[in-house]
Amino acid sequence: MKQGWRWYGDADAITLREIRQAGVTDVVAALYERKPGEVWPIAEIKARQKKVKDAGMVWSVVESVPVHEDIKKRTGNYKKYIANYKQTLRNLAKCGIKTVCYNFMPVLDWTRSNLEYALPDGSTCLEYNEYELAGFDMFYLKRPGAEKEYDAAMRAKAARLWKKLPDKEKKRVADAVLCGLPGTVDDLTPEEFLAALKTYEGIDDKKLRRNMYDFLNEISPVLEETGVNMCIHPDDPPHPIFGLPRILSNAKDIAQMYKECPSKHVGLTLCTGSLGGDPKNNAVEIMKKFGRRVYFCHFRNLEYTDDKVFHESQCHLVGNTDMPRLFEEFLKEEKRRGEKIVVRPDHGRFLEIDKGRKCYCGYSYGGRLIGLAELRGLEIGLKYAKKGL
Ligand code: DNO
Repeated sequence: MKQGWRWYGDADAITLREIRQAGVTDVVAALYERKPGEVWPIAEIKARQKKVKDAGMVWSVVESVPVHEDIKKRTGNYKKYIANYKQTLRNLAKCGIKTVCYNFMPVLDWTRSNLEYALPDGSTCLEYNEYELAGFDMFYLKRPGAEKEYDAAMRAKAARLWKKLPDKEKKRVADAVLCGLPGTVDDLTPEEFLAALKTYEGIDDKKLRRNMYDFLNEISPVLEETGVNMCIHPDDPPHPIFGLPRILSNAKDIAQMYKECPSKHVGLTLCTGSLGGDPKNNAVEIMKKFGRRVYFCHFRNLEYTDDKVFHESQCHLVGNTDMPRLFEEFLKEEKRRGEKIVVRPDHGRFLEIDKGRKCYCGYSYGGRLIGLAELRGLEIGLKYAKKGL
């Protein structure tokens, strides 16, 4: 693997020097100042690239070039935004950056209910509790029609839980959903969120899929011309939320995207944590089956405390993804391709070592440092044990 690390630019509490000292060769970054739909100017790409280069690494993966909501809905200025997206891809390619991660989740990017779930050792990590989400949806946001989307058991449990949840905790869930996480483009008020959801009325699963495939097929000639690989990030969590469709959640969705979008440059970010949010997903099988078009990986693990509640693992190698088996498949694919793939240790616990620093949620130094070291150890161990890899 090529050791990757997500860097949020100058606003990031973690410095490039620290990243380099973690053993990283490949930085994963974006032009965060640019809003969805804007063209990324070559001069700005080059300036960021130079910073990374001066620190002894290479900016090789973009995460993300965000897809404007108009493109997802095919409304408003979507044609202009697609043209701009193509231009950004051309500009990135001119600078030699050819791996682009993005997602096609409507309104929200990834979603969690608790950004500071306490583990027994006093460290914290991110948690997703579907009951809290449903409680927030039905009783705080009061989204019209929300009850219809939950089954009786979920409704009852969410109602019980919400009733006894202290106001402070209710706010914690609301903040986590509306403004908690890096990657999310704008912080939203409940009213703004409801209004954004409303703009998706009439866009069902089928329509959103069509819009995504059309977008990808429209940019495919640019991918062919420049060699840029587009790597979609799986939905996180991998199922519809707040009445919004989610269309890249499992093996079936990946198969359909590959079929509808024949360019080999339309590929996947293999994110084990996102896929792991559905216990039925099997990341090893997904790598085996779809690995030829995997161009970037996020590796981490989850632990479940209930079938609808999970948090991030203590160890990147242990949890509901069989990381050693997955890594074996990953190494086979690298060997087949004759090329290394960038992996970033995705998220990490917040440890004592980072106390006092304003790290982005999930993107602490210590937690990811351990994650990367674990992955490195796994790679060396597997290569040692299986000489062929
Ligand atoms: C979360 C991230 C996501 C990801 C985007 C890609 O930690 O993996 O925010 O960057 O979904 O567009």
